Amino acid sequence: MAAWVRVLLLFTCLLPGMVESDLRRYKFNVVMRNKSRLCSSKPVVTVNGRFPGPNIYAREDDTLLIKVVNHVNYNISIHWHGIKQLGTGWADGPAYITQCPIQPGQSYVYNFTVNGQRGTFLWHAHILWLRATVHGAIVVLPKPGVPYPFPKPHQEAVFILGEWWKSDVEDVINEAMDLGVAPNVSDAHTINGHPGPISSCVGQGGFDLGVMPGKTYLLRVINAALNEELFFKIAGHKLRVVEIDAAYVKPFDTDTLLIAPGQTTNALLTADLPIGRYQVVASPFMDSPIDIDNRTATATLHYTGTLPSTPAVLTDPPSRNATATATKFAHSLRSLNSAEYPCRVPREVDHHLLFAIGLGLNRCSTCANGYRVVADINNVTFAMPSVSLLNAHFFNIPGVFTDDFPGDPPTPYDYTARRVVNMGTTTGTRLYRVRYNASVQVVLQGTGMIFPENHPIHLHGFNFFAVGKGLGNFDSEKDTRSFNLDDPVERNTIVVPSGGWVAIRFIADNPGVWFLHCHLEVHTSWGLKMAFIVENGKGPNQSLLPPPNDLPKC
Ligand SMILES: *[C@@H]1O[C@H](CO)[C@@H](O)[C@H](O)[C@H]1NC(C)=O
Ligand SMILES: *[C@@H]1O[C@H](CO)[C@@H](O)[C@H](O)[C@H]1NC(C)=O
Ligand SMILES: *[C@@H]1O[C@H](CO)[C@@H](O)[C@H](O)[C@H]1NC(C)=O
Ligand SMILES: *[C@@H]1O[C@H](CO)[C@@H](O)[C@H](O)[C@H]1NC(C)=O
Ligand SMILES: *[C@@H]1O[C@H](CO)[C@@H](O)[C@H](O)[C@H]1NC(C)=O
Ligand SMILES: *[C@@H]1O[C@H](CO)[C@@H](O)[C@H](O)[C@H]1NC(C)=O
Ligand SMILES: *[C@@H]1O[C@H](CO)[C@@H](O)[C@H](O)[C@H]1NC(C)=O
Ligand SMILES: *[C@@H]1O[C@H](CO)[C@@H](O)[C@H](O)[C@H]1NC(C)=O
Ligand SMILES: *[C@@H]1O[C@H](CO)[C@@H](O)[C@H](O)[C@H]1NC(C)=O
Ligand SMILES: [Cu+2]
Repeated sequence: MAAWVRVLLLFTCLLPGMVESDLRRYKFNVVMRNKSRLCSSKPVVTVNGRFPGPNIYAREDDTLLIKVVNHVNYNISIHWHGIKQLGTGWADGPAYITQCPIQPGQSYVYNFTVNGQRGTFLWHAHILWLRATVHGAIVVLPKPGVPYPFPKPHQEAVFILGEWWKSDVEDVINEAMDLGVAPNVSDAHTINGHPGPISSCVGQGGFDLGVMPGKTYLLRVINAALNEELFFKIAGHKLRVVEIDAAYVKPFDTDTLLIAPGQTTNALLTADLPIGRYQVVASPFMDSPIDIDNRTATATLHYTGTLPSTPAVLTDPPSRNATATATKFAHSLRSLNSAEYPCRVPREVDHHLLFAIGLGLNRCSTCANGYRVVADINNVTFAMPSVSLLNAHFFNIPGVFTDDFPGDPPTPYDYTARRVVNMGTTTGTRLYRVRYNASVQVVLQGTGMIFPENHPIHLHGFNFFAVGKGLGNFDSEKDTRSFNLDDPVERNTIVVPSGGWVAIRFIADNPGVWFLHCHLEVHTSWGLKMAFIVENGKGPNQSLLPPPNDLPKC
């Protein structure tokens, strides 16, 4: 019998180590650890020796001081995904965008305040492919005395979904980049670090959550996988979605969640079925003809009073190409838009941008096929600089970037038609500049280069409203008329559907340099990324603060 992993439940009123203070300190020691998950014990990079890493707990408006000490032979940087970092761009984390990496033997204190945000976030490494094992949850509770806008759950639990490679992930991506081809897919998916019992690895347990009959639990589900959108299901149970990406939504019931890498989903689960054991599954969604890791990770939910010998009630995960299930979930999301949590969608737009996002192929004599697979936005494959863009912006260092990122594709074409000729791209470190408080609309238009594919696009520094989406090519006349400006979902990572588009709007009220990129790590490696420069405003608190003294140097 598998060695079931016991779990600590969180009590909303009494979080472990959580005292009522508005300053919270954490120490992250980045260390190598042998973590056998599939009966192969390659050392992996971890925080504090744990996989997933430690969870961070805070309350809205708290200040966090997280000291990261690098004890490994890789450069490291950590991103606090979804935290806006108002005025503190130096603490955002993406390497060579807002900071130089923390080099071996060095440390850096991330110092930021969670202004006006509460909900489930994640932290993860933002350099190389290290986020495969360097990630964890950030749980930000409402301010003391402020209730959730839904019935108070009995307890809360974090579910972190991930991917596991038997090989060293850096070997996997380096090999792919050398050959110019797609990297090897993972060998398993994981739920809180465990794939569940697998036949090839005796003694491998799975994550198990105990619940009390009749009680309601708040599940904070995070997709920390590198490259795969994941369905999440619990046998027989309905999940009531109440929040995504740390923004409250109009509650709705579903039996399946769909979460892209970088996204979080909070759902209420009521233990209202007969006492027993129920299977929990996480399985990939991919509706393009692409090689993926199609293995299902499993965990269990057991009701108090279940006999040890009781077999789990099983459930079938959706098929990898269950587009209808995925679309239904995306269509169900609406901002809560209540008096306490109003939805303030920008009505006017200063910058109308159309970003064609997808893959490309560039000639490469040393590559396996004579071509290198790349990715681009508006035909720009982003070249990472060797010093941080925020530094270059703040100190006016010339020659690091240009601010001429194209606001439209250089030559319009039938974006979503499958395109198999003339797929070359240009390369550059080009940024798009906006003034403080500008209203920006970006239509993210998927392309059919090679073939259409989903892209979960993440914007740093802001939440945005997803005011419209559709299949095919965006039609500015017709599609703008059907935008939802009343209660569109607010989030920080949005999936552009395969062969379609999504329109997002945000107010550029956070000065700094803010990364926008695909959260499929393979696409980011290939260049599907760019950054916005947001200039300082004239008023108080409308300027980027100077860098902290311990900011790493390149
Ligand atoms: C991991 O395990 C291998 C073999 O068991 C051992 O040689 C190595 O020192 C271990 N590494 C770490 C970081 O614990
Ligand atoms: C954190 O940043 C604030 C300014 O935003 C500063 O006053 C404070 O001293 C910093 N704390 C540490 C430990 O660096
Ligand atoms: C990738 O997969 C191929 C084929 O299975 C294998 O030969 C190669 O060693 C793998 N690469 C890494 C880095 O694991
Ligand atoms: C999963 O992928 C493997 C390898 O590509 C394939 O052989 C297998 O049939 C797939 N399984 C399912 C259920 O799609
Ligand atoms: C999904 O894939 C299966 C084969 O794995 C195929 O039989 C089925 O038609 C596909 N469904 C859709 C909607 O494409
Ligand atoms: C992208 O740029 C390359 C190189 O200049 C060019 O060959 C290609 O036609 C461009 N593609 C598109 C879609 O604009
Ligand atoms: C931002 O712009 C809006 C709309 O133009 C304006 O109402 C608001 O006062 C501006 N805010 C700041 C801080 O400049
Ligand atoms: C500026 O920020 C400080 C500290 O965060 C705050 O106390 C002050 O009220 C802010 N001022 C304005 C005008 O928002
Ligand atoms: C770590 O980062 C520094 C600064 O960018 C760079 O010079 C160095 O080559 C990097 N080290 C590794 C091992 O990548
Ligand atoms: Cu992508």
